[in-house]
Amino acid sequence: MAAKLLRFPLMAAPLTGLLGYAAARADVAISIGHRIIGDQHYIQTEQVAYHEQDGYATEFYVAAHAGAATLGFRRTLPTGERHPHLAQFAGWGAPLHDFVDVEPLAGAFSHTVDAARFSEHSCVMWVDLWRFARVFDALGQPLGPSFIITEELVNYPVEGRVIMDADRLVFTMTDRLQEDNSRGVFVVVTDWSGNALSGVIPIATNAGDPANFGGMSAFLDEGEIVVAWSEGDPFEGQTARVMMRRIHPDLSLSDPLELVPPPSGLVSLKAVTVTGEEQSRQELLVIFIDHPAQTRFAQRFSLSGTPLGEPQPLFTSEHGLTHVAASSAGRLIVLDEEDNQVLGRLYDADAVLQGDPFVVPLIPTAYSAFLQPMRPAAFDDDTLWIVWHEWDNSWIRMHLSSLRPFTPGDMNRDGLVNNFDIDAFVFALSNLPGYAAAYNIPEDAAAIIGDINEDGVLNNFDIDPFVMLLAGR
Ligand SMILES: [Ca+2]
Ligand SMILES: [Ca+2]
Repeated sequence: MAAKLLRFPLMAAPLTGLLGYAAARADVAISIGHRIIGDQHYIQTEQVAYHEQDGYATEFYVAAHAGAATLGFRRTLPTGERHPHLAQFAGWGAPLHDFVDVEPLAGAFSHTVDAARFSEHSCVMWVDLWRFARVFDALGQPLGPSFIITEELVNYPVEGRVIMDADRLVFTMTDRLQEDNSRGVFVVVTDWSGNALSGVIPIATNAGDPANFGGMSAFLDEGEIVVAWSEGDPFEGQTARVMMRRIHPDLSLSDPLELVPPPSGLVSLKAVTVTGEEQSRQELLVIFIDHPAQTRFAQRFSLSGTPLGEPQPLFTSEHGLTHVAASSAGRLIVLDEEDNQVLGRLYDADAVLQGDPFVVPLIPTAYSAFLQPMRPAAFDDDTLWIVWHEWDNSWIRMHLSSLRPFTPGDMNRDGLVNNFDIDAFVFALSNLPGYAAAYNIPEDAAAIIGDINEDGVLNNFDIDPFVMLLAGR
């Protein structure tokens, strides 16, 4: 794996107004490297997304959509107050603006709960006494004031999820009492300004014993929403299982369905995603842990809750901090901390491990690398974003990595390697800066795509391998 450090060049702006901000942040150093996992090539970008010598940040959430990424996090201000903050990044990692204080009037110890992204907008969710949210544009300007999601849930919440589409925000919240007993999983739907489109929708309430955890939601086609959650506390010895319900467009609810019956009696949900683009072909991909064996499984279900195949074991680890994200095509990333490093495992849509587990940082870190027990990974189609951090007692560096698959020799960037790549290859070979500008990618990324013989540079020695690639030899 080769990695170079570069000063990010000014790029043709995919988003209005990017140039000015890119110029303002042109000092941001972005590393770009070539990584091969299994038989797939990736271009990895990496940068320090947040660093303060005397400050601190925690509670990281990453979301991605339409070629850009959003980070929501909690930053400690020089005054000692802790506020939700927002940062946004263009496709190759260029910051779209400096990080912004989501709510300067937030309470001193507000918690950041989640972040979502749709098109060029981001939403950050946090909790003070109430649960709040605010929506921002691509340059970090708020669309309006922050708003209270609901005044009906007043207990101290530590879990929540926000997703957004073209006109809705869907907040999924696990409501807790002070004694840490869950009262249930609830959903509130608002528009982007916070105007209620629903009341508090009770997804799972605790009439009997089980506590409910980890409410997650995703959009289905045709205006529907699916919510999944774990029921029962495996750490309290309760029978625990993974459940789901659908919220129909008229906000009525389907009956609760048991997705994952407990093999050992103890199951907790790690992730749920919707795959397939048309409703008739959509499926749920559920990732869960079987306790106490600590085996991670992936299993598919129809939208009516029917298992589509057996649970596929991913791996078993004693490490408690496992994070999972799944792409809309069903690819999986599983992140763990092992031996003071952040380790990634990539799986294909059949839950088959791709290559070996890999150390996520592109550049070796001076200090140990960590994840946070939040949401450190997100897919945007095939591009994967990961947030992780290095930490010393007095400072923290938050890193943002992206992994973007590519096909060597696909010089015109249409996903295929054929004769239509010849002109672009010659262009890149003879004028790399011109090529990079024309295709709106960093020069180092362009050089990686054209480095057919994989010796770390794009030059005349790549011509014969390129010709052989086209000839299919
Ligand atoms: Ca091509
Ligand atoms: Ca080469």
